[in-house]
Amino acid sequence: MTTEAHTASVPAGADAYRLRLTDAEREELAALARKLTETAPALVDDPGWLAAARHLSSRLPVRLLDTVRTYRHDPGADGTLLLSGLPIDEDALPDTPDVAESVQREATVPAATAVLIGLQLGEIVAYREEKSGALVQNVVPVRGLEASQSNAGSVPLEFHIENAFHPYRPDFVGLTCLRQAVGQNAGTTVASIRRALPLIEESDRRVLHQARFVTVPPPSFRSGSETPARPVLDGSPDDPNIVVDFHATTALDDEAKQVLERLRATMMDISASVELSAGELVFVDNRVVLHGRAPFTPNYDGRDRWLQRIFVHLDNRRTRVLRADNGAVMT
Ligand SMILES: O=C(O)CCC(=O)C(=O)O
Ligand SMILES: [Fe+2]
Repeated sequence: MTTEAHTASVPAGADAYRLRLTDAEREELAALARKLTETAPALVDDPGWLAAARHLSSRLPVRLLDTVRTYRHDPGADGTLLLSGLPIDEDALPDTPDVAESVQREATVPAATAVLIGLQLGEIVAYREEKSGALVQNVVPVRGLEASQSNAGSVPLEFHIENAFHPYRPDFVGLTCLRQAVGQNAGTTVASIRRALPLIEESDRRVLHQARFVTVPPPSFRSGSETPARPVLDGSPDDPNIVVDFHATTALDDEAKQVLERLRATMMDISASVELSAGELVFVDNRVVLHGRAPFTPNYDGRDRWLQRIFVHLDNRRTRVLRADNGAVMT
C-alpha cells in the first residue's frame, strides 16, 4: 500500500482511506501527545489520564478529524484507514520489547498519539483476560513463541477478525508502527469481505449466513469459552459483517467445512499486504476486514518489528455491564 496524500474530503465508499500528515500537522499532533506525556500520572490506563486525552483529542488537526469521521461513517471497500507522518521518532525509541504479554503502560508519544486518534474514532477498550487489560499493547516477536498463532509469533498468522469468539469483539483495531523490521517482509495482511463478496457463490453465502460454525478464544486470552453455533456472515446479505478466525473457527458439518475452506481461499486471493513503516498507523474495521501477518525471522536484537495495538468500540453502552465504574476494561 502506498501512502500518497489526499485532500480533506474523502468520497464516501473510497477504497482505502489514506492520510499523510503535513509537517505542520505532525507538529500539532506532537504537541498534544507531548502534553499528555506530561499529564499526571502519565499512565495510559489511568482513567484521569484517559479523560485528559479525550478532551485533547478534539484538538487534533482538522483534516485528520475529517478523515477519521468519514471512515467511521463508511470504511470503504477495503475497510482500512492508513495514517502516515505521525510523530514517531524511531531513533529515540528504546529497544523493541522481547517478552511475552508486553504492554505499554507509560504515556509515551507513540502511545498518546494512538490514543488521541482512537478516541475520535470511538471508545478505546481492552479485555481484562487479555494482556492484563492494558489499553495499548505491544505487538512484538517473542523468543520461544515463534510458532504461536498470536501476535508474539513469527510464522504466518492466519486471517482472523480480532476476538471472533467474543460477543463484544472490537469494532476497530489500530496498529501503530514504531519500528519496522529492516529487510524483513513482515507485512500485516488484510482482506475485506466487501471485496470478496462478489466472488462467493450464492449457495456458499447462504451457508455462511447459517449458525453452523463455532469459534474458540485465541491463545492471548486467559479464559473464555467456545461460542454457541453461529454464522460467519451476518447482517445485510449485500454488505454483511464477517466473524471468523481461520485458526479458531470450525464448521459443524462437512458441507459447512468445505464452504469455510473456499471462503479462506477467496480471502487469500483478494488479500493485500500493509507493510507499515515507523510513524504509520493502520485501522482495520473488524466488522468487515480480516487481518493476519506474513512470516518473518526475528533477530531478538532490540531492533525487531514493533507495533502497538489498540481496540475501539463505537458504543460503550453495550458493554456497560462488563466495565466497572464505566471504565475502559471489560471483565
Ligand atoms: O502483527 C501484525 O501485523 C498483526 C498481528 C495481529 O493480528 C494483532 O496484533 O492483532
Ligand atoms: Fe489480530
